[in-house]
Amino acid sequence: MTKRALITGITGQDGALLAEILLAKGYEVHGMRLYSAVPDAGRIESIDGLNLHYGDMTDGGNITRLLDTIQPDEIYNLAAMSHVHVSFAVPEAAANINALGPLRILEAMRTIGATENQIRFYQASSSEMFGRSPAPQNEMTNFEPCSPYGTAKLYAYWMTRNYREAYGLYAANGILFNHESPLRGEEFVTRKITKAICEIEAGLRDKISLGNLDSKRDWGHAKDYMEGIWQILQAPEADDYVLATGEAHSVRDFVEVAFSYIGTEIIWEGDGINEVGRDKITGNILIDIKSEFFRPKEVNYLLGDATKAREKLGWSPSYSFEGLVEDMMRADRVVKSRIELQSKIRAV
Ligand code: F7E
Repeated sequence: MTKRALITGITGQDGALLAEILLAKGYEVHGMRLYSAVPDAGRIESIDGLNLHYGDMTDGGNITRLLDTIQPDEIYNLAAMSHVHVSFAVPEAAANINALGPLRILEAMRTIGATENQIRFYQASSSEMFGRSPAPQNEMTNFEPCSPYGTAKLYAYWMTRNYREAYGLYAANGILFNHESPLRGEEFVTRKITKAICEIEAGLRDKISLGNLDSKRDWGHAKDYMEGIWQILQAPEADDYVLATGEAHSVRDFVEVAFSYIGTEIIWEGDGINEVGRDKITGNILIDIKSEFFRPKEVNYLLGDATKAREKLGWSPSYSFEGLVEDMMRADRVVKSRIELQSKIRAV
């Protein structure tokens, strides 16, 4: 029988990639999208066969009606206020969407009478919940979130466990470390860097302004992680899993590897806010530091240990760090070539 999945946050990087994976597996895919007066990032427009519904994580009645109408076998809750830095500016909204939003889905599952295993619920938990807990972090590590985003996600993590234990619902957490792709939003550091480098190469800008260069993240490819979250919901028993590569790199490393893709070597000079990154050959400043990109409180070092997912689900990532950077650079260079072509056509 055809399985039916509901993806909240379908217009985001993860939603779009998961939708493609599930369609390829033969699922009937439903997506919940937020109404917006401005066009979204256009990630799902080219995907055929999606069933789209307007919905809002802050509207419990809407969520209950959607579940009742769609009657999904699997729910992937990927909708979130996902920017850690911005969550300091809108902490209440972050809590409403990221903490109470998943609770509204869990309550809707109870309201429509979902019994054990009838609907499988996946909650997108985050490595940001570990905050300042020492690396490497796994399912046994203490949570010490350092942001409104991480704190709200932690509430949802515990409610997912609580509904599993209290009501026997199939409710699982994936604690995902940073996962990127060419579809990543341009306000996250990896995509900000790859897009800006391609614009520098095309002569459209001179430099990139960044914040903390020394913060370390365990960056994987979102395609690997979306396959992993599907595997999490196929396990006979609902459980919680870390998905990570087990390798951490600094923002500085990411900059260097991404620039090396266009044959540019970076030389660093100065300290703190006065540090700059120069092109080794031309001496031009390609990176500078701006205080506005520092957070009120930073998570310095996230490095995941995905042993449990490997042993119990057979999951492991296929992309290396270099492979991820290459995939993102290649995609942004194609976009850059398109921009160049368009400006040539305009000039004729
Ligand atoms: O920052 C540093 C910044 O915004 C990564 C989300 O998907 O992963 C993501 O959260 C690091 C931080 O991602 C800039 O301070 C330096 O240390 O790309 P990011 P994030 O905050 O780690 C987790 C797992 C999630 O769950 C989140 O939803 O890079 N950094 N300079 C910068 N970051 C940004 N955005 N911009 C800069 O200019």
